[in-house]
Amino acid sequence: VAAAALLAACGSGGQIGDSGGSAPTAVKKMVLIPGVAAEPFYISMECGFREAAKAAGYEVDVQAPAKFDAPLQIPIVTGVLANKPGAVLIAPTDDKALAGPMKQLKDAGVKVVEVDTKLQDTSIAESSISSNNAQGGKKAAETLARLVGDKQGSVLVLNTKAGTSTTDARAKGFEDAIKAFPNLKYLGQQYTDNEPDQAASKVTATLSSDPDLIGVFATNLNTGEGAATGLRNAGKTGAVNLVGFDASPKQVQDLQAGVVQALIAQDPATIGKTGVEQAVAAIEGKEVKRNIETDLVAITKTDAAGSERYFYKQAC
Ligand code: T6T
Repeated sequence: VAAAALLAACGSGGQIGDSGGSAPTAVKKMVLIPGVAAEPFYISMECGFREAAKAAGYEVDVQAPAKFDAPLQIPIVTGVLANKPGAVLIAPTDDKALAGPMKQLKDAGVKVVEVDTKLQDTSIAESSISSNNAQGGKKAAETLARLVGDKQGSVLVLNTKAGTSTTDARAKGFEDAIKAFPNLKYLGQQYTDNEPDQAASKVTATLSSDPDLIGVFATNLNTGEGAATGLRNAGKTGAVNLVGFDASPKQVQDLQAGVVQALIAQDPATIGKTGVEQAVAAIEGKEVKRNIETDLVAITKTDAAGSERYFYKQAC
């Protein structure tokens, strides 16, 4: 309690002195708030975060909501504020709803770094680290078009939740790029609330309403895993080309099994590591880079061997 009170009283930087009168001990703290708990993308990000924070001499805490849901994430942000760490790395689950709580952190002197998703308001975070998601959507469209070749048919985008900066950018990148392929009729996007079951049932419903469905772009891990289930349930694996985003162990397994034809994989561990580097620079008053992009790669079954470094982890 005494340490927490001292920490709360000591202003920015997260450094506190020892109250015992002996030599002062520096406590440097950093918190990661992922978009959702126990999910391979954020687990891999956490691994990069932990390794880099340890190397920089920071104590870490990771607090994630049970679902990718702003009302569940907001109390975590306000709770973290009470302990006043030097920095908070956060993947905001909504590009507007998290602005108020994140501004409270900034106003209290906590350095805020966005990892993966970001707010529309660019005045709060010191730095934002993410994949180029619009380019990822474009890569998905071009990969899907290449897989389909000259065949004619309809294509569907399965998105997560409106207001998620990353997946919205992926859907937009896909929509813009698919126009270059007149043999493919774009059916538009459907939201799934980031629930695999909804993604599965939307795929089977679309197969009934549009039997010429030839391709699906699933904008993230849960929609991709759910879409694969939908195609399995309908007996359409392989007949419909499924391009997913992310590379969870299950998605990679589905790629090897021919249920998924391509994955656009990110580099979440590097997002976590780079987030720490920027946070430390901000705390130390050094130069901070406002926007940083990390790698994206399209992986198909034939080039999966050699791309292992992009496969996400279940544990560090
Ligand atoms: O695709 C990632 C992440 O980039 C996105 O912002 C939310 O979904 C994931 O975490 C995967 O589930």
